[in-house]
Amino acid sequence: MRCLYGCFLTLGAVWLTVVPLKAQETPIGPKWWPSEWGPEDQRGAINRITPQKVLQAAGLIQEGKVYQLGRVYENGMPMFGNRHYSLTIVGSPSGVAEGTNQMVWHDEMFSGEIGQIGTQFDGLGHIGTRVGGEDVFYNGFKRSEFSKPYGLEKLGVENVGVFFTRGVLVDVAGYKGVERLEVGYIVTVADIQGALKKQGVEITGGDVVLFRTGHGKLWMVDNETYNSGEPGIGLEAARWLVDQKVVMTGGDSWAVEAVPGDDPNRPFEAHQVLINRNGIYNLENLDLEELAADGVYEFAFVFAPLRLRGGTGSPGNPIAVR
Ligand code: UVW
Repeated sequence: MRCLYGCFLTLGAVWLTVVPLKAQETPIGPKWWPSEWGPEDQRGAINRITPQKVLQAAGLIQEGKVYQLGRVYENGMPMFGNRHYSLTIVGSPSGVAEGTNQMVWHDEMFSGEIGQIGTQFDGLGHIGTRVGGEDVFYNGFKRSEFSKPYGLEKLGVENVGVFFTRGVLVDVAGYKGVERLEVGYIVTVADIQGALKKQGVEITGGDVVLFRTGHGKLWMVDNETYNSGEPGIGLEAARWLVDQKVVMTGGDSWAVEAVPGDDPNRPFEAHQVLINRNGIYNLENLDLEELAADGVYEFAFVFAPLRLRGGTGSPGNPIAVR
């Protein structure tokens, strides 16, 4: 018995030596709150979009060409897990005016995970981490205190505001000279730096950074492969992007991070690093083909998430303008 007790003590001492106490505070490392923008902040990295940043972005508009980065929302589009999308026209026509002008109109009925299907913006209420018995989100907000049946009472997408900032496209597929990167390919910091050098641009604080992997070519062409996994950033790149003080990551795949990622036993950990720990947003299922074809690597990026009170995310049609 004494030996058993002694052995536990020895094992404990070894564990504490190898993994410092702070790193064990949560399943994803040291605790991440309070946020650098204060203990009540609910907006995270969008705080980096200052009036100066908006003017810098506006200065990038030289030709007046607008690129739509959003996908068409439609039946049969790829979706994660059992999420669903349904749009139906209510009767047809949905109504007829009683006047002699006889106007007719159509309305639609929609159901679906409105913030998490198609081109989707991940807000700060989307991703948390179970720490002991509590689910902890950005800035230490606890799910038990803010999640309510009719919407989140903290970190709802209505708090975010508008992205009008400098956008950078990192065309990793172009840099590697491939049509598309394989499912599971992990984009490294060296890849990002290599692509940026080739493109002649740099990432600066407050930017939105969009990754083109070529995976988007599968959208509505081979949805099975599209959904089977994806190339994307891994933890090394996610942490590097945190250090660059970006506002949002995005890409032509459904999670932007590689699936499977660095460790199949720790799925979607880049989501936790970016959104949960650092308040950096993520924008998924983008169409980046036209931007890449035109060699547009730096542009004004504009996106206004829907102000869905208590929502976790938003659909939409982000744009790049140059
Ligand atoms: C999850 O919600 C797990 O992933 P995503 O943000 O890619 O939809």
